Amino acid sequence: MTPEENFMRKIEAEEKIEPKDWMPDTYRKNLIRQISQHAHSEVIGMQPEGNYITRAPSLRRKAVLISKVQDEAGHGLYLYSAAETLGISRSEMIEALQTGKAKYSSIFNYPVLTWADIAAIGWLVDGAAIVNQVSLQRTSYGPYSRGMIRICKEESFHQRQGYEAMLALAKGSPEQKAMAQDALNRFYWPALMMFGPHDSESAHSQKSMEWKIKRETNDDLRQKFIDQTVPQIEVLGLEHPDKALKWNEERGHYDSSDLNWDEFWSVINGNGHCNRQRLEHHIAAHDEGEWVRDAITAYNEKKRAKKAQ
Ligand code: FAQ
Repeated sequence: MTPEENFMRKIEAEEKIEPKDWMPDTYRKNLIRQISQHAHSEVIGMQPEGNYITRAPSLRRKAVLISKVQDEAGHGLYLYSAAETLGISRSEMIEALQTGKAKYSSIFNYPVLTWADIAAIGWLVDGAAIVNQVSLQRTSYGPYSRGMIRICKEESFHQRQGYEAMLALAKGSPEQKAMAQDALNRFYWPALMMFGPHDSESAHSQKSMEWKIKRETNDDLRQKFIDQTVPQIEVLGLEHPDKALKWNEERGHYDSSDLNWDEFWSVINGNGHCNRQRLEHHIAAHDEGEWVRDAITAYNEKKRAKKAQ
């Protein structure tokens, strides 16, 4: 059996591919692309929420938000480590992010205007992320799959705290309810865009599905999220932002409006409201942290020299 045949045999048998196993170069590259972009999303995703830590409306909300932001940093680190097992260094990945070669999720380029947006992010953004990540728990690459299992556990808590914060607003004063509705109206559509372009426009889907890097398509996962969000909006007592939404008995799913794909492509190509701000902030924070990295390197060198004596 050739290495290629053995690789495909494992994929078909649902065996995980591990770092030292032979894999096609294009499988490796595609995984590095997806996992590193996933890691970048987790880290850039800390910014909109991090900005609200000092503005959380109570001590309880503040404590929860601090933990959540810290969790996102942890998710970024698991994912960078998973990508490193494929033979790319952390600094190469960071450089690709900072020079705009690597993308991160479009959702984090939308401005956060009120506390209700933070609730909506927990509910809708983490909710969409989980739908995608639950599916990725079965991805064919071992380190990515194991990372997803752990991340999903934490992400479900994030989603629930967001929904609970949203519920408090939706059942609060008329002003609070209006804030909740406004946040839902603005974050609903970008949350649907997190699943990527339509399958027919998705450059990587065919190969990624064949290699079981992705287990469900962009449109199928988006549909799952659309369907599960309808009863959640009803419980909140808010209006659904999609006026064309309609249950389709035959399909067993909701039919919905198409997304604004010009907006999607524009945002992922760097022209969203916050793209520049997010990257500038990342670069500044990375530069400020240089002395910490230098100190660790110097300390490790000292330790190595001592051992060699
Ligand atoms: N934003 O051929 P496809 C989170 C790009 S986690 C930006 O369909 P693919 C947790 C795509 O990269 C959120 N770019 O690509 C959290 C490709 O560009 P490239 C992140 C997008 O990979 C919550 C091109 O378009 N989750 O948020 C987007 O097969 C709260 C063509 O697209 C993941 O990354 C987009 N929405 O499918 C953190 C999950 N959609 O690389 C903090 C893992 C597409 O050729 C606070 N990733 N593009 O330059 C995936 O499942 C997949 O990569 C997809 C895209 C589904 C995102």
